[in-house]
This record gives sequence, C-alpha cells and structure tokens, in this order.
Amino acid sequence: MKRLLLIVMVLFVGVVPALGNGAGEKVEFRATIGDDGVQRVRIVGGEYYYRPNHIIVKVNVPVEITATNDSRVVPHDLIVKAPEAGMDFRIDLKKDAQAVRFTPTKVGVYPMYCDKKLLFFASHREKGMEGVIEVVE
Ligand SMILES: [Cu+2]
Repeated sequence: MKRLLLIVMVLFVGVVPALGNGAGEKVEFRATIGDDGVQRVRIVGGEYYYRPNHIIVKVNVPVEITATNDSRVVPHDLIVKAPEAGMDFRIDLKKDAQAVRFTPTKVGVYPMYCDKKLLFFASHREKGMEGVIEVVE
C-alpha cells in the first residue's frame, strides 16, 4: 500500500508537471498605456503556468490586469503581495475574465504566483506557476 502511494506520488510530481504546456519558459509582455491612461494586461493561467509570466509596467501609472483560467477542472489564482509597492491582490481565475486595478508605486521586481495545492502534493507555485511583475521608470 505504501509502495503504491509512492508510485502515485512519483507519477503526480514527475509526470503531470511535464505535461503542462509552457511551464518554465519566459514569456514577456511590456504593457502600453491606453488612451485612458491605463496599462492593460491579459494573463492566462493553466497547468502550471501564466502566460505571459513576465509583466513589465510603468511606475505610478494605473494597471488593469484581466485574468482567465485556461483549465476546466483545476482551480488557479493569481497573487501579488507587495503592499509596499501598491500591489496587494488575489484573483481567483475563472473561465470568465476577472479584473483587478492597482497603481504600482515603486520600481522593482515582484513575484506573482498561484498558491493552490492538492492535499500533500507540491503547490502550483512549486510546479512552475509563478512569474514576476517588473515595475520600471
Ligand atoms: Cu494554480
């Protein structure tokens, strides 16, 4: 029984992440400022990636992130915890686009990640579901 559990774990931890498309490769997106002065970014999340996963935005200009879940069955979210830079939010990713607005106030590179996790398996973040928001001058 223990051995079976071990095999199942190895399969899950080893094989399933390998099936995720796009995990690990860097996909950069530099936001442009719209006519209304807002930088708009679209992010798609899935197993176990964000696309794009490297977002570049200008400091002190409002940002609107619209995110969707590419997965039918696996729950995902998108978290940024950088209150010191004006960014502190969590989006539950759904089939329908969910939006969040904020204004980054400090130049730097800030992590974004999914904290979902199934039982004792590795978290989605550990499987590669993470990226960065880079705030520039
Ligand atoms: Cu996830």
